[in-house]
This record gives sequence, structure tokens and C-alpha cells, in this order.
Amino acid sequence: MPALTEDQLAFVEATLDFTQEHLAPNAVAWDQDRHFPVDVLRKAAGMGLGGVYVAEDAGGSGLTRADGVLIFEVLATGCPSIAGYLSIHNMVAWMIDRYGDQAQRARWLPALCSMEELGSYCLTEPGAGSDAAALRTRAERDGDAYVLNGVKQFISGAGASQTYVVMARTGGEGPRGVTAFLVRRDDPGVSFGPDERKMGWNAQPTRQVLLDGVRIPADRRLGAEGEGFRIAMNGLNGGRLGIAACSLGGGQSALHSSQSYLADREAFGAPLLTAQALRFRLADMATELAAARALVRQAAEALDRDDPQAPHLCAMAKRFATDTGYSVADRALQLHGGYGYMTEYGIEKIVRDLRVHRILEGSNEIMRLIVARGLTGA
Ligand code: FAD
Ligand code: 2MC
Repeated sequence: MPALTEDQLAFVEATLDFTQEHLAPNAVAWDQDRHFPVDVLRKAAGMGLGGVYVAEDAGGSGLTRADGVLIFEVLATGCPSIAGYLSIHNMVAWMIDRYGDQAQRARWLPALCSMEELGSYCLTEPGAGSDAAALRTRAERDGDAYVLNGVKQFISGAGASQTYVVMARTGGEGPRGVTAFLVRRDDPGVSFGPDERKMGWNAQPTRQVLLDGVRIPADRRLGAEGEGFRIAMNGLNGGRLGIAACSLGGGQSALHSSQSYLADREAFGAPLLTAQALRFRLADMATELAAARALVRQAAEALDRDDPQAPHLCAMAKRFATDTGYSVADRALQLHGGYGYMTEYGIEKIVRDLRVHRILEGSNEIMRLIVARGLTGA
């Protein structure tokens, strides 16, 4: 793997300082209290993390995907849930930067980059999850406006976010009938379901977004009619790398905790770290994380150079890194014995947070489907 550049080393170090000061010490309490720390997100934005991939003229940091996976891995060593939300926010900002016209970029991006406004991504519906092209939310053209009706399910950041990229149907069935729109929290007709109770990712809200006759001006359309599914999928290519990187970070921090725990914990007259079975387990965990990290970086570089294979590599990387991160965290919990099961040590939280990475941004079965289609062409 190529060595990091000087710039990369500098922002990795700055992100690590931020993570250790603001995320790691608070992560367990945020999870317990189901607290979404918007003030801390704004601090992260002060370091350029609100618009990682957004061009500098619109207030962003103008970094690459290869840079981004380094950043999200480090953030997730402190809190996978907050790192995961930041990755979604950055997916939204990137979509507006990439597919918005100049007026939209100027209007929407500065507040997203500073995180004065938060962003959410609305594709999933109660009846359309993995089969996203079956979505039924409709957007009807009415003069100079569109009127949106439908329900979006499991939306990260919903209620707290001001800006929602909503995929809705303007045409016939299937992916080509889908268009992307920019919806605001305070648009009349927008409301939210209750904050879902969930296994992990408790430091951020997950709610339904209900759209009931939401009338928005036509200049809120992102891209052309019928282009929304492609926009949504291209957003997800980068998003999947972000989630993969968050799994690496969670796994890496669980591995570190296990090393120190086994060094301190004595049993049978010696530190547990002297037991070869346990040392071999640590070695396997480290090896698997390194392999996953290499694949994530390879996919990020492919996406940066617009390689036609990038969507397949992103799917491979997301599948492999999220399964690996979860499996490493689960083994770390076992290595901590009963203490691993206790909230105070933070390991069980990592396991709970990483579990959902195998489901969202395209389940790992869908990642296999994408990889298999790339292999067989069907
Ligand atoms: P289903 O599609 O009903 O799938 C059920 C099971 O069947 C899964 O195991 C799936 O892998 C499997 N399956 C489905 N089709 C196939 C197939 N063809 N072959 C093999 N297996 C298959 N969505 C958003 O749009 N925005 C968000 O911000 C967002 N945040 C989320 C946050 C959380 C905490 C969660 C849990 C979900 C979030 N989601 C979000 C939704 C997430 O993307 C979906 O849950 C996911 O895509 C799966 O869809 P589903 O839940 O409807 O499962
Ligand atoms: N990158 C670029 N383009 C893509 C793409 C990708 N990853 N995946 C599909 N496309 C294009 C594809 O090339 C095709 O383009 P065209 O019409 O020009 O031929 C179009 O999109 C339709 O694709 P398919 O014909 O493959 O459509 P199909 O319905 O058979 O399958 C599937 C699409 C299953 C790949 C897609 O529905 C999918 O990714 N499902 C998972 C949904 C998902 O990831 N949801 C995540 C929600 S967000 C979330 O969870 C968060 C936490 C934020």
C-alpha cells in the first residue's frame, strides 16, 4: 500500500486529536442518552469535515475518496455512530456539489459545509429497501413547482437535518422514472415519525420522513427528471466506502482495547497476553483488518479516477470491511470476558454500532448481488 502523503499524515493527525478529545470520551454516554451531539459535529465542520469532498469554492475541503476513507476510519475509532452520520452528511453534500447547478451549489453548500445545516439522504421506503427502484414517493409537476407525497423510512439524522435529498418518482416504474429533489425541514407538509429505538447507532436519530403535499419550487430539483436513481447510486458508491471505513475504525479500536486488556489481565499466574491462542487471535484480527483496509483504499482510488469497475469495488469493499469490522469487534468482546459485555468498557457498543453497517447503505447481500452482476454481466 502506498505511504500516506504529508498532507494525509497532517489531516489524519488532526482528526485523531479531534477524535480523542471530542468523540472517544463521550461516545458511551451519547449512546446511553441517545444524544445527537450537533455542537460537536459543528466543531468537526470547523476542521473541514462537513464538506470533505465538496470543492473549495463552495466552502468544502476538496479532498479525494482516498483521503476520506482515512478520515472516517479515524473518526470511527472514537464513535462509529457519529462517524457514520458524518459520512452520510458528506454523501449529501457531495451529491449537491456534483449534480447541482451553480445556483444550487451556492445556495445549499456553504451551510452544509459549516454544518450550520445538517443533511439527510432519503431513498428507502417502507415498501422499498433493497429494491430501491420500486420506490413509490411521487413528485407531480404543477406549473413552476413539484408536489411531493410519500413516506421515507429509516432516515438517519431526520428531524435534526434541515436539508433532505429525496428520491421520488416523476415518471413510470423502475429506476428511470426517479428524480432527486432538495426538501427542507420547514417546508409545509414535511413531518417526522418517532425516533426509532434501535440496537446501535444511538448517538443519532433514525426517523421516518413524511411528505404530505409538499410543494417545492422547480429549482429544488437536483439534476434532470429521470436522473435521480443514477444520482442516488453514485452517491452511495462513496457512501459505502465511508461506512466501510467506519467499520475499520470501530474494529481497530476494539483490537487496541483487546491488546491492552490482555496485557493487564492476569489469569493462571501470567498476563493473558502470554497465551498463544489469544495472541494468535489478535494476529488474525489485525491481519483481517489490514486486508479490508487495503481493499477499501483500492476501491477509493478507483472511485477517484472514475474507473468503470469502481461501483463493484466499492460494493466488494463495503461487504468485506463491514463483515470484518463486525467480526473483529465481536472477537474483541470475547477477549474482554465478562467485562466486554459491560457497557463501561465500550466494546459492546462498538459491536452494536457495527452490526448495522452490514445492513444499511445496501445490505451485504445486495453488495454480493452487485459484485456478482459485475462478474457475470447479469
Ligand atoms: P429488505 O430489502 O426488505 O431486505 C430484507 C433481507 O432480504 C435483507 O437481509 C436483504 O439483504 C435480503 N435481500 C433483499 N433482496 C435480496 C436479494 N435480491 N437477494 C438476496 N437477499 C436479498 N435508508 C435511507 O435511504 N437513508 C438513510 O439515512 C438510512 N439510514 C438507515 C439507518 C438505520 C439505522 C437503518 C437500520 C437503515 C437505514 N436506511 C436508510 C435503510 C437501509 O438502507 C435499508 O434498511 C437497507 O437498504 C435494507 O432494506 P430493508 O430494510 O427494506 O430490507
Ligand atoms: N453506481 C452507479 N450506477 C449504478 C449503481 C452504482 N452503484 N447501481 C446501479 N446503477 C445504475 C445502473 O447502471 C443502471 O443505469 P442505467 O439505467 O443507465 O442502465 C441503473 O442504475 C439501474 O440499475 P439496475 O438496472 O442494476 O437496477 P436494479 O433495480 O436491478 O438494481 C440495486 C439496483 C439493487 C443495485 C439498487 O437498488 C441498490 O443498490 N439497492 C440497495 C439500496 C441501498 O443501497 N439503499 C441504501 C439507502 S441509504 C442508507 O442506508 C443510509 C444509511 C444513508
